Amino acid sequence: MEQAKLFMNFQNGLLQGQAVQTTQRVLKDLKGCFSDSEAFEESDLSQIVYEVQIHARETEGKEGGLFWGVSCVYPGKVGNEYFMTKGHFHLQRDTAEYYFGIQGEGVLLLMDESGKCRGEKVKAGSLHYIPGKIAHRLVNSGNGNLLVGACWPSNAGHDYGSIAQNGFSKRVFCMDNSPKLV
Ligand code: S6P
Ligand code: ZN
Repeated sequence: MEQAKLFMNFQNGLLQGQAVQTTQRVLKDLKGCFSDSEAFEESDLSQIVYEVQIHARETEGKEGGLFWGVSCVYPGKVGNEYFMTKGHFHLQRDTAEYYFGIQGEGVLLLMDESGKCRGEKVKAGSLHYIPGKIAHRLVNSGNGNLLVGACWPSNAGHDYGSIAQNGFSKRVFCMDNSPKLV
């Protein structure tokens, strides 16, 4: 019998094994995402906002395969707005995705193509089904790291352009020390 070749530590979200790739997004990569552009320009644009580990066993675009990933959004704010991911629709619009909370506290913003947006609270053990045609963005509304696992079809792809153009119609701000969806 062979040993397992891929491991996920469900305490700290670390993926280990072949074909695990890690990408980082720094604040500069999120230009235009935050509402307070003055606070943005005054921030350290080289700081890491989030990291994504992906078990990329398939080539992006391949039909019938899956990707598995873990995103870690660090705690922080630009003005009163919490750190978040860029967010995207899938390029193949009608492909779905699962997210699950591993650690920390956050909000999953979900927006349809008409711009109707809602937020689901994310915490350790929460499971989120994101149907096709729904844009998704993670917001870290806690004081520690927000770790979220995900599984999605390898032909889904990412459409960041629509979000760069129109954004999400709701944002999560820190008001009186707690997260508010505005
Ligand atoms: C991929 C999945 C996640 C995100 C990650 C980073 O479909 O939704 O792995 O890629 O959370 O977010 P973004 O918006 O920068 O790709
Ligand atoms: Zn996705």
